[in-house]
Amino acid sequence: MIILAPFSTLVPVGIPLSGTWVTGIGGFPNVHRIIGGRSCFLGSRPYQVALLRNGRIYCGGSLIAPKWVLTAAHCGRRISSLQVHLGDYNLRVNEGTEQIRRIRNFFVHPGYNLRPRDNDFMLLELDAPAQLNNYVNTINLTTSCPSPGTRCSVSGWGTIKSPQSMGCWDVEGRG
Ligand SMILES: [Ca+2]
Repeated sequence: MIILAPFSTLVPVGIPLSGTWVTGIGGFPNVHRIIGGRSCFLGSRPYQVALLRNGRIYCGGSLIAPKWVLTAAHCGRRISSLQVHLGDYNLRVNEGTEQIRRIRNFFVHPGYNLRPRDNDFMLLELDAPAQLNNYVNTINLTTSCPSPGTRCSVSGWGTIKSPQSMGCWDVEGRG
């Protein structure tokens, strides 16, 4: 089982900033939450995407191609009302690095089911491609899950203490 935080992306530690792995995305609101961690450095997670509704964080995702975001299937309600924030850090401050997109189309994993949330994946097609730079970049998909005990890094926006700035956590993957 992979531990995920709400609104987060989980990757093995020690990857280049451009990224080589994505092992999971999205949240499990009633299963495991990760609290604590530290503030990420601005620009250290250029693949991290924030999905906002009415200006508030709703879900996270990972930019896997200039027009494609991987997120959780359970984030698929009222897709048309979501804003996709790329290159964001503090959701209430304009850092000048943000690129905002809308969702043109979405594709839920055909094997997704709500309980026990198998295949909780969804692809979002953006209305315009991201402009890749130091703050917005893609991460490659992995071909396998990390082995148990692998140290992983989680990033995203939580809801405790500092909900508006991107946080980073180190966790140990479980099989
Ligand atoms: Ca911002």
